[in-house]
Amino acid sequence: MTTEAMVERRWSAPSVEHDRGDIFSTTPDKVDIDKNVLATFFITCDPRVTIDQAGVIIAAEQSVGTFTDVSTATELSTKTAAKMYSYKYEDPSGSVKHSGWVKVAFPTYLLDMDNRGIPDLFTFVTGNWMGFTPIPNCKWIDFTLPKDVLKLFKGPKFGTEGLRDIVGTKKSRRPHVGITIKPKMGVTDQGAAQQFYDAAMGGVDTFKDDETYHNQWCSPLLDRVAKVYEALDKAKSEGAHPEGDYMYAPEVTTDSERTLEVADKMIAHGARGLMLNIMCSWYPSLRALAEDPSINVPIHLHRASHASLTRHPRHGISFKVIAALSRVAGGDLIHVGTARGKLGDAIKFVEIPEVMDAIQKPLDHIAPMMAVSSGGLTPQNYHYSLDLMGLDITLQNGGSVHGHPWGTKAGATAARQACDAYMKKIPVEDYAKDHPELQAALQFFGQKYAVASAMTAVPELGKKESDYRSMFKSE
Ligand code: CAP
Ligand code: MG
Repeated sequence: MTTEAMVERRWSAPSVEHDRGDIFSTTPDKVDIDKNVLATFFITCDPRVTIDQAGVIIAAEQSVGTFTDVSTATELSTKTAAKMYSYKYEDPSGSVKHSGWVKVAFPTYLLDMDNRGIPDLFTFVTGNWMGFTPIPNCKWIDFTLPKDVLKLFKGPKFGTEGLRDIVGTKKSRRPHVGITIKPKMGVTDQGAAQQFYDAAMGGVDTFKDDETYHNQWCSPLLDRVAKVYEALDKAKSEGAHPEGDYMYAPEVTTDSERTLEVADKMIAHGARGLMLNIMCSWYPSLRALAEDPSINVPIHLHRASHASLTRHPRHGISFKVIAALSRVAGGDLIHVGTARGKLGDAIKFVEIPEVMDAIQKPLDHIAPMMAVSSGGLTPQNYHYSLDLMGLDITLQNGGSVHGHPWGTKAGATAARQACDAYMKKIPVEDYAKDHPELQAALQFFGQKYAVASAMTAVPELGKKESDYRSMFKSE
């Protein structure tokens, strides 16, 4: 006889026990999408637990439930219960029931996003359950915010169109060419200004610090901002970039309480952009910047360290979720990966189109973001990323421009020439025949990060996306 059976409860209260499917699950037709935040998870449970049971536990634990009924439960608590409303086994035959996708609806009156913003959403949606013993692997892969919640956010101040306004590509719709300081360390502020002057004279559109480069002894941040903009304005006065203005985004990532103060100082020193590492600063810092009237420049979001959270196909948080929330929180540009380059896994052929959709699809009053493709990009492999992502991207270069055999200016020219080749639908090898800088770049970098290989997670040509869909976990 169990102890519980031996001890009669001397109270009656509505049940909140986390395996009560009658309370914590429902059917899709009963979910009011205007009154719920909808979240999708990919879970792998202990084989003794089926995903529908796990889905009920997630909904319970993340709303009002716990492992036992409690005498303190109220009618209101059961009314605010989150509910699992759909599940699908990974194994199409359905014989394996402990891994697959579950969808949970979180009633908006359960949440407190108008006071706590995105941290509130994370606390509810990812919460404690991702450490739940019977669910060893779990990944938050998608979500939908109802209009009432979206209204709480302003989104990007600039986004794709604002960036095109600045750079002067509203008419041409060509991709932007961006440059990063290299190497990441040991470059003085004057050295950074010189790199960017050369790149500007070569035709580059946008500039940014490298993610580890902030206020080091050899390159004081505010001096660097002033010197770089002096160099860019000099290039402009010498006829470079006639189509539009320049944006250099110095690194503003710092402790959250100092972010706005540092940003204001950088703008006072001439900064016409800011770079924030969303993974290290997180959403409260981004929103503070994006929603502050004094911050009237685009915010470029880097994502260094994202792979620690996003890379495992069965556990963590998908980068699609991170990017989609960065859009509502007000980021103007965000790194999304490359079709061919030095980073990422073959799963990117499924993930990147999903991320692009999340940051550029119509979304009420929330402007689309500019995507940044970066990491081992060379003029030889641009077209793979442009084919996969479209033209509203910035091709962000480091090594391939500063590593050009003729130096930074020629590297920048080769980068622009490769873009022109793409816009004119001329194979880059053909276009290079009468564009010497491009020719030199193609000969120098050859097929580095441009061919199918294990080293670069580039898939065998001829494999269809559906092949990867079945290989990789996308619902
Ligand atoms: C690229 C880069 C970027 C990464 C970020 C680097 O340099 O500057 O930070 O691309 O990765 O430091 O590696 P190269 P992601 O052009 O020289 O490779 O865009 O995936 O977030
Ligand atoms: Mg970098």
